[in-house]
Amino acid sequence: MTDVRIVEGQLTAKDLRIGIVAARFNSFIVEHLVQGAIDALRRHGARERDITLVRVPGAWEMPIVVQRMAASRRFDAIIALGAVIRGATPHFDFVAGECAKGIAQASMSSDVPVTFGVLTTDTIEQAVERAGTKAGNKGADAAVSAIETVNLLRQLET
Ligand code: INI
Repeated sequence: MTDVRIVEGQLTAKDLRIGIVAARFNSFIVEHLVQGAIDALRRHGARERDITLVRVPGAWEMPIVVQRMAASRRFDAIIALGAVIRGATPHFDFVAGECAKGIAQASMSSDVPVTFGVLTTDTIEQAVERAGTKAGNKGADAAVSAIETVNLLRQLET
């Protein structure tokens, strides 16, 4: 193992320009993801003025907005935050599926890392658990993943 060249991203957000896209739908959950993400970015060295928060109506609208932001080249990474809850959503599979697929496409076609902090749960209780209670805060996790991935991609260029 000692001769293996290990490439990994550091967890420093200093000078990173980060976009956050947050759904208004299920805002009582999503706001906790937003706060978790901003808190994690700040604790890893990001400046508040380098963080841009963009609000969209719901998970369905995320891909087009993420794509536009990525194409602007103004962001080193984008964090997508939302909550799609099956119990309350007959069309759960369409909304969650298209959101995930569209965000992945936007990331791949723009070459800008976009992390997925969109909760897809069966119940409101499961969403609450992932928004800052017993299962942590998936907004914070998505923020840390964004930081790591930007720095990893930079490492791969060297
Ligand atoms: N949007 C969400 O982000 N989460 C949901 O659970 C949800 N439900 O339940 O339908 C939801 N719907 C709205 C959708 O994302 C669009 O905003 C709407 O259909 C208008 O295009």
